[in-house]
Amino acid sequence: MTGILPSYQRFVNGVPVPSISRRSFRLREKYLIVSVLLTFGIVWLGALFYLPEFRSSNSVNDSVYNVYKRIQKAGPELLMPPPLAQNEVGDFPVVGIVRHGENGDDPHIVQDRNRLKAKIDEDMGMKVLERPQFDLAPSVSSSRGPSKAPVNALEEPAVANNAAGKDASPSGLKEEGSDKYAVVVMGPGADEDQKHKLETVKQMMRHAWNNYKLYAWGKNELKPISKRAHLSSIFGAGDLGATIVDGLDTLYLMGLNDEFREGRDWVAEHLHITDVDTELSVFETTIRFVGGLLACYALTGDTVFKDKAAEVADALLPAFDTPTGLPYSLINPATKASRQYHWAGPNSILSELGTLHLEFTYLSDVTGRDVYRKKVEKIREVLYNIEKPGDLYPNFINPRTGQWGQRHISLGALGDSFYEYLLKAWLQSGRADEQARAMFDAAMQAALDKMLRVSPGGLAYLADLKYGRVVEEKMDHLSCFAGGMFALASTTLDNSLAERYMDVAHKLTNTCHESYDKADTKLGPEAFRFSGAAEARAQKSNEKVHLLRPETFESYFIMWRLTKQQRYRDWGWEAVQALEKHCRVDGGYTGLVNVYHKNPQGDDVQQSFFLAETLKYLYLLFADDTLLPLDEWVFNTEAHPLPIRGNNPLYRAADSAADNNAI
Ligand code: DMJ
Repeated sequence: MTGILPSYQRFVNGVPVPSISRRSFRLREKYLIVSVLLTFGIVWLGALFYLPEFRSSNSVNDSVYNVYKRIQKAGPELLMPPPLAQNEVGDFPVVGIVRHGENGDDPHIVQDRNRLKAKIDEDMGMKVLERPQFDLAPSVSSSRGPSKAPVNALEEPAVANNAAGKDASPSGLKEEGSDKYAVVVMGPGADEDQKHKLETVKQMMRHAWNNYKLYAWGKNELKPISKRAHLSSIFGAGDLGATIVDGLDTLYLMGLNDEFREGRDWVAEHLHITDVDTELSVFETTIRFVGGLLACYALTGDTVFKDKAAEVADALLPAFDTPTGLPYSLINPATKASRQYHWAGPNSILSELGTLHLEFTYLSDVTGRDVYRKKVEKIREVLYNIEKPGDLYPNFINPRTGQWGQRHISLGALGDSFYEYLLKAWLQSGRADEQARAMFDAAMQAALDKMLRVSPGGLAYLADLKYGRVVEEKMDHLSCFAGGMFALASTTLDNSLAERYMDVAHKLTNTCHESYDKADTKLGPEAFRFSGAAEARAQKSNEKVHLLRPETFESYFIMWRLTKQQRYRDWGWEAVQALEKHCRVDGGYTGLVNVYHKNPQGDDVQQSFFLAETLKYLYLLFADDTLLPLDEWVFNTEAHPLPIRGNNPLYRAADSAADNNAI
């Protein structure tokens, strides 16, 4: 029989190796052995589920997580390297570490632990995402109770800041003893085409919100392709609900009342910033959270928003404890430790520390607490008194010494909204803050002289300066807000500079539209260049992405309001169609990896600013001028509308003197 079944002789270097058994098994014997092994395996696996570790958890991943937690409890040093001494930190900016956590933990350990935890949470998050439970019944959590809200803004008369519409506030919450209410509805002047466009943008907002609600509720952002939370957003993996807070006022303005109410209730019950044990950007937290909450407070009078705005701002205050009063970039609300970004060395960023003024000033006015105003007045004082190279402001400044870092100047990334806030601080103050306006005009004249370029094809753009020279013929998408900014500066100025500002506003907005028009998707790239034949086109792959950014649409909106040129509305509608075609997916809206592909791949991130800004500006572009008139409201850099002092009955100042200033 031995010769009938195949034998498997092994060879090493051509030499036969003796088998453990010289005899092969028969087929029946093989089946028997396999069956015995299988039975043993099944019994062994079954027994595992009776172990306590498995009984107490729902999944293998939970078990791994539990084991991790036990190891972590056993001592952080098991998982983390020991903290570096302060003189060993390499490129970690020593000057940025101002304080250890209250519990005495070294911030390095806290940060590393958080990062590791975030990574584990992220891995876990990939698997477990449960559909949240909602009670869509009207909120009863407020002591003042809900009131009737407009069901469909399209069926209602124009926005009115008057007592007649007081019961129509979506939150249903009135400021006690006040007759100041917002009614958010669309203008009666809208024609069918306008209504269709408004309704389209409103549906986009609903799609973005509903999917966030379904897949990432309470987390910061949504990954619309993977249909799960985006745990590595700028606010991290925690439960800060950035999309909720950022999107709330847009919901309100669109009359999406049920959605607004559920977001408002989440804020009231779940937004607890002091629990957040991760590093937050002082700037991003201010413009998205403090700004978003204050806009909701102004619009509704619901004191939950004011109180939460103050709670968030209070958590940021320790970052301002520096020799100059210029804040550090990052703060951990739980440990109160502040530091700088690794890539910025010891420096803070101009656009970040210069973009707190509107929110902090208004917060002081509505709370009656001067502490916030004092922080931004100190920043202003430093920047007013400092020597400025050519009347412009470099992007990096050291908060310990008050000295500039690299002499890199930009109206795009790292510089942009500092300039925007000089103009807007003046507007918001009812034009009382003349220092801000003077600083703005001086800087803009220098920028127009040194940074404004015209391409061979006649396109105007704003290039960055390095040590006084333009080194790259390139403009960031981020700079595309400048069209709107110059237009706003023009119509609020009564001298010859006004004409120049408006001319530049038209030209810059046109260039930004060109960058959209030249892309196959009709959506603009992150940065575009003007060298060679291809003008207003990205060249490097990291410039070809589209991140759902708002700046170009912000300029379309402001230009439309101030000039009434139809092309701005037309360009906005082109953008709506392009977003619907390329960015809309089942699970929300995604950014794009390459705008020059006909069928581009998504980046799988629905940015919170898409709800806060992009959709809001597109909606306002088609709405009547009576919805947030520009002489009553000023938009913070995240598109959250804040009332203008002395011109807006919704200013809601705490002290009676300031209140009396409001008409
Ligand atoms: C937003 O957070 C703000 O507009 C900020 O000023 C710049 N970046 C994003 C949007 O692009």
